[in-house]
Amino acid sequence: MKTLILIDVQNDFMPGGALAVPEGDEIVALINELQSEFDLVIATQDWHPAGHASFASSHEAGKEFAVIKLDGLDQVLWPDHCVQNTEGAMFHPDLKTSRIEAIFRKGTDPKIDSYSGFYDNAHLKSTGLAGYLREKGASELYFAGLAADYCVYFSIKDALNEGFDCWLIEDATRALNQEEFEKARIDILRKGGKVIRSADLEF
Ligand code: VGL
Ligand code: ZN
Repeated sequence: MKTLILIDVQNDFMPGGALAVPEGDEIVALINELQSEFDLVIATQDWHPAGHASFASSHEAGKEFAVIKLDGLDQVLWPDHCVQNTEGAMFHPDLKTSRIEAIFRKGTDPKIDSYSGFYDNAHLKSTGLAGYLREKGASELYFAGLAADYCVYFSIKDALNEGFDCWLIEDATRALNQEEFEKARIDILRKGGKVIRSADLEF
């Protein structure tokens, strides 16, 4: 069953948002068009409590985009973003949501970041997404959304580990950092994922 997974299509990742991904808004119309091609559409939402440990503002003298060690893991210190129930955490207003059957929220634990829609960054806690997809019979996962070099990449890595067949729809994502994305792209391919363009989708 072909499943479209929409990662973090939220206001704070759009131009003008708290953690803006360049051209992030340019994927919304395409994502809307693509949805009708899939048997199942689900979405993730970055959903942090105020004062989340990934926020620079939560650390004394913490500089935005600096990398620190947090419980032994590398942690980028982000601007405050996707705080639960704020406008920045809402989906882009143009995103079609009528076909989204389930929304998996992540980053809710105040102490640990969670890029992937499947697990937190230390792989301590699952969101239940893998089990949900298995119960639904979803074996072929197509990924779109933001940001290509963080939450999309980490979600695909976990999905591949869980044994799902994965495709990244390259023109339906944008990266925070293009060089980071180039590395992520190579890693996805090396791990057996596929990278395609929406025009090459054959259903
Ligand atoms: C994301 C950084 C921090 C993402 C979320 O959605 O890619 N990136 N939180
Ligand atoms: Zn976040």
